[in-house]
Amino acid sequence: MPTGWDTLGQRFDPLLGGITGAPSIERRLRDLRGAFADAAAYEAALAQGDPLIYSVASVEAGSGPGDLHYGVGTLMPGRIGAEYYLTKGHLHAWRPAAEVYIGIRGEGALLLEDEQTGESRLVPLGPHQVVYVPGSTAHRTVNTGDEPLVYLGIYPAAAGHDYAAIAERNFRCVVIAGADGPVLCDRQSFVASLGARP
Ligand code: S6P
Ligand code: ZN
Repeated sequence: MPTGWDTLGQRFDPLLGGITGAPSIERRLRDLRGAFADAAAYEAALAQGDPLIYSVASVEAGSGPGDLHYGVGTLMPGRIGAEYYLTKGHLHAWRPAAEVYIGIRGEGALLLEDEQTGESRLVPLGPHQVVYVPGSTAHRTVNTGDEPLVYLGIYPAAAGHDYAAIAERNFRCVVIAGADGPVLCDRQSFVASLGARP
């Protein structure tokens, strides 16, 4: 009998996220130190409290070479300075592992960055949208709307998570709220513009 035979069908909540009976991790604001570009805005927000930023419920039914894992993420709406609430972001420890994201509720996007070239893309993620994350591509989810962003991610069981590279150098780009919606900006230029603010 294959592993995971008792978890072939799972029920998830399309409004609040979560998968019935599946373990879930939570990331609060304090867990995201260093992720946001505006350090002063981050410290000011943390002084006000430590809100839940996102949670991920995961099903890891099998761990053989052909197996898949999946998770339902719920990313809350909000901003730190001009930057939207975001996930830590990672590369897969096994670099060739790709992933498919399916938007379920809310309005958001995936920030993708090619590990070799640094080329970055912002790809919309919401209901009726599917995003393919190629291997060797750092990925971070952002909530650009005003309700929770709920999404499903499906990836090889062997993918693993490498957070170290992102923790060390972060993404090259930031996603900020512009007058007409989300804007992808170069991180260094954005941080420089903060230094110049009155
Ligand atoms: C796993 C997949 C997602 C993320 C989730 C949280 O490969 O990409 O389930 O784990 O979006 O993001 P992060 O960067 O904290 O793992
Ligand atoms: Zn991933």
